[in-house]
Amino acid sequence: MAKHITLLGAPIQTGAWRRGCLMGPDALRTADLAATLTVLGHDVTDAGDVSPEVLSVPATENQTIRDLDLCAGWVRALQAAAGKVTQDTIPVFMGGDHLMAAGTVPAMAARAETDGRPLFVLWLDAHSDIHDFDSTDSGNLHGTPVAYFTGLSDFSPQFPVLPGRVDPANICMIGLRSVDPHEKAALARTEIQVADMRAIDEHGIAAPLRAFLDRVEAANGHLHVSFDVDFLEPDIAPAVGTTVPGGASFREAHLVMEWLHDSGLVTSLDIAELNPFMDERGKTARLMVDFVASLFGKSVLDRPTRARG
Ligand code: Z70
Ligand code: MN
Ligand code: MN
Ligand code: MN
Repeated sequence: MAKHITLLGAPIQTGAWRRGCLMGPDALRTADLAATLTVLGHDVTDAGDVSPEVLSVPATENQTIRDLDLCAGWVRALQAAAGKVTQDTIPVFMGGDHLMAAGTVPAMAARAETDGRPLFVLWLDAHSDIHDFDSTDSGNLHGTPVAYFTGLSDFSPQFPVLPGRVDPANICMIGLRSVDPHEKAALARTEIQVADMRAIDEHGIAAPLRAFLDRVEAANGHLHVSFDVDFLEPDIAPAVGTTVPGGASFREAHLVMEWLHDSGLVTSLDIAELNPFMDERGKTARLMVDFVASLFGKSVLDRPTRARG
């Protein structure tokens, strides 16, 4: 079924330690993301890149935090830009480091609320990104968006008041394999569903995904997918700041994308942490385009879908 897809660039890199994510949107464009989705029959618009607001926010107690003003300016600008996306459009937010989700996800939660529906978030990542201003040891704010958009920690007054909040019970994280002690404790206190790599090895990647998609469908929810490139095994996706071995395979990730397509539930997508400076002849950017194509209907054989109208 043809969709209206809007590509929106979020070239933020100040949330990460290593520079280069600002080239993410252009690498995805160079790898022909728009044309690939058009060939699949969709109506695709590239709305260009968002620019950060110029802000000066109060310092946090934790002095290790990197580039707080610029990070806050990005969060505000991305919330404003994503907040303009209409209900009939599936936005593909092209990052940018994962702090982008502090902008995109609250806006998608607000959009779902306007539609009278809850927002669910599928978080595909090696990391849980559930630090806050106090707990982060690295000072890299790409490790914090989940604590922000759930309201689990207070990010005021540096980050905006949330336009929409995500219930932790509506989040499923798949692929975790690098979780700091504070994050482990925070996850244990929430209803976030977590399938770490051990769970995937024990039960396969399809089991937690099926259970989650069934819940989204039963609740008539919107579904936002936040895909951090480091979800993947670094051998197939080297274009990330920090490689974490033992990630999702080519086949596991394709299956996730195909199931997401067949569910008909996905209403928005982040592509996060693509660092083209670390890539090998564009292979990670091209792989990500292939995954997005699978999410939007590329398949080997036709199968009946569970898509709703
Ligand atoms: C660690 C921190 C992180 C990447 C997220 C890692 C955070 N928990 N790193 N994504 N690539 O620094 O807070
Ligand atoms: Mn992440
Ligand atoms: Mn990560
Ligand atoms: Mn810590």
